[in-house]
Amino acid sequence: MSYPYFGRREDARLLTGAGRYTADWTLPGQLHAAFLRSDHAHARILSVNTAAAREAPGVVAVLTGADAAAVGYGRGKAALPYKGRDGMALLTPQAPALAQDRVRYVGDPVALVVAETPAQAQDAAELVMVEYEALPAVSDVDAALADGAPQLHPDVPGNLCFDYEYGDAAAAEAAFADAAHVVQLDLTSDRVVGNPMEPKAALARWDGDVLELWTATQGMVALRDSLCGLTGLPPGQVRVRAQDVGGGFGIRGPAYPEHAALALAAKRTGSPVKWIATRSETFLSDYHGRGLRMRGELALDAAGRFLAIRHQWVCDQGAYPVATGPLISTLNPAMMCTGPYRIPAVHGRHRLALTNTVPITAYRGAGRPDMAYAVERLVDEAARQLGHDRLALRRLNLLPADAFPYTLPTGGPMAATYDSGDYPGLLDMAAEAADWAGFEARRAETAGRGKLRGIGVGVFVEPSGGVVPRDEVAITFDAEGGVRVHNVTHSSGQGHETVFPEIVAGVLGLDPASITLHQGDPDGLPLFGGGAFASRSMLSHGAATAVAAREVVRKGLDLAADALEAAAADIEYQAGAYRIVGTDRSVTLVELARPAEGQESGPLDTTTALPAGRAFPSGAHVAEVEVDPETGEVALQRYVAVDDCGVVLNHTLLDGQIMGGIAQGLGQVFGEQCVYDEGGQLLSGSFMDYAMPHAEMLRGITLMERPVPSPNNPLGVKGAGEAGTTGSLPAAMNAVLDALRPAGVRRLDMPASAQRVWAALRAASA
Ligand code: SMO
Repeated sequence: MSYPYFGRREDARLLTGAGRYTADWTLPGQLHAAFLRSDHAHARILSVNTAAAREAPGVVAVLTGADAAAVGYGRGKAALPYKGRDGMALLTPQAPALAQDRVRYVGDPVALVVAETPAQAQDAAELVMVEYEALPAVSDVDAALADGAPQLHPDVPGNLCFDYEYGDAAAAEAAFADAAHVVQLDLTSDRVVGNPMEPKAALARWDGDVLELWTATQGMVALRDSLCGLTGLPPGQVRVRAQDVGGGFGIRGPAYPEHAALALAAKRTGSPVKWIATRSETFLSDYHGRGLRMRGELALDAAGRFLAIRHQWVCDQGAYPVATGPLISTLNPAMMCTGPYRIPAVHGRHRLALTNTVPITAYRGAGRPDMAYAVERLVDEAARQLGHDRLALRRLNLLPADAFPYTLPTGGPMAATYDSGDYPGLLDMAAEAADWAGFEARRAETAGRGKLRGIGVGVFVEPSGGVVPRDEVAITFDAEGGVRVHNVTHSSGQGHETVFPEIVAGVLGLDPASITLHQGDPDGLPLFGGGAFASRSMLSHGAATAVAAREVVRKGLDLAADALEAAAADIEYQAGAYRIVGTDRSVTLVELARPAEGQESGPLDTTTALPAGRAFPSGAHVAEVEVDPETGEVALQRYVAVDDCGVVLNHTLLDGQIMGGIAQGLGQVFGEQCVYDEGGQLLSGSFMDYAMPHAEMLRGITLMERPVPSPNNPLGVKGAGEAGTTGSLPAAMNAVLDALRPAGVRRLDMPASAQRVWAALRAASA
């Protein structure tokens, strides 16, 4: 049996409409839910009158904050395994899963209506009468931290929920004092909406005292444990079910208050309850990403060597610190705070502020694109101010290929150690492939047409992996000769069905077609592990899978020796069979592994756990853009991404990951921006006001690999899920600024939309 196509194994199913997403699950007797959401950014709830809604046609139940509070279903607690400045612990204010006394952002769920049809639930939700007393709201992070700002939570003084510090302030100060040159930049990485194709959706039912939840997930154990945090249920009483997931990007990792409310509704009604968010609800209730104000400073000596770097960030957390929001605002960027450079001194301080907006969590890159952006904008700015060639300044400061393992000067037990890489090699390859040397000629040609042209580079290294202590996988054999690989990381489009069987096939010497992936099966083996985030599936679950497969071969040798009546030392394993060396006497693995008649499991079934891996993917991305000064429109002309994601398991899947990451990065660079007005109303609440990247934006992209294996895991992989996003923010914005600088533009924040670029050009020429 072999594949009739060269793409991904899941594509035939997904492209012919045979995928099964949350909305596709239907249970007998299921009811439908609709949420009433706050239209105030900040208000006291004086009363909630559900009488009219309860009388509406088809309505079965109406739940409010009082119901959620009565059973203790809440928002869940974000947690951090470390303290902040002066020993500060993360402050995690709590509230019921449905708002009770106060609403704190537009979109905050206030009531849940359950009815026989979705339309009836929606109609009745509009009959729930909420009396609000509006409170002053704050939607801007700097305003939230200012004296006299409206206070969101009584137990979070000054709206500062965490104050994080890393590095050595005194050492950095001394280096800055001695420096020949200092550059400083104030930058933003504005709030964006994850917008997976599949909106948030769930179907909840109770099987006795066990909650079953069908929903989009990046890993069922991760989501289950998160939901336990919201509901207080023990893990044994929650089963998360999913097959296909239409995009994750970080925001499908955690459980949401809606999940808890639906669980309560299913309990109250005794029926399965289903809910599918509208796209508007995606904007108003999926946790958002980014939301950063960043001040960066770089100190250089007279020759251009980097002496020290400082970062001061203010990180918006929205109305509640949730899920991995606090982690990705602190440790993730700190683990790459010197970029790919040798910088002896570093100091950073990140203040996490609460605002009357949707909470923030991990979104593709999760703090990494922002730090790469901060470092690489600083390096370009230094080159411009000091008159250095941008590539030469980088080559002078990049860590050399023999620098590894390299521990960052951040100090403490959390200091990152870069595993391996060749950053100068990445830069050289990208510059060559992008014909950096020929750029000035292209710029001149463009100028002849009245346009502006710019080229930019982003060299980056980022942390991947980690998150949970260990990841467990299993390989089992069925009576028909099929091989199954089991794990709890969940594909949201990455191609796990293709690559996990390939890993097993590679070790066992079998046709991948005989191997199938069973991901996140709550009825199957009780496996532990993290999900598909932090670019971690291959370096954690993938590596564990390879180890498990090797273990299968090793265990099979004893069975083969018995079956062949030979010494194990005389037997070799090749292409799925054990053979006595030099003879034609052999037995296949599948024969040995088959469960005996009447047995559930086979003698070679194997479960293996590995400590969660950590690695440091790196890359050099070059972007070239053309700007029309008449309209401000920016068009990507070429884009070269050279990536070191470690050993490449499947080139098609790697390309898909990098390309998708670049698309999301360029989306933020050129258009995506989540805008709140001062009072906390979301102005960009639909695709009419929120510019998603489109195919036209992605022309001329070249993807190249330059792998250096990671010594940190048995496969040598580093992770690829976020590299495209991390590289594209600095590369593309440096290109835009390179195009605009000759016209006098010094400062420009993402998104480099036509309107902003046009305004910046106007302001510069005024
Ligand atoms: S943004 Mo990711 O799922 O670490």
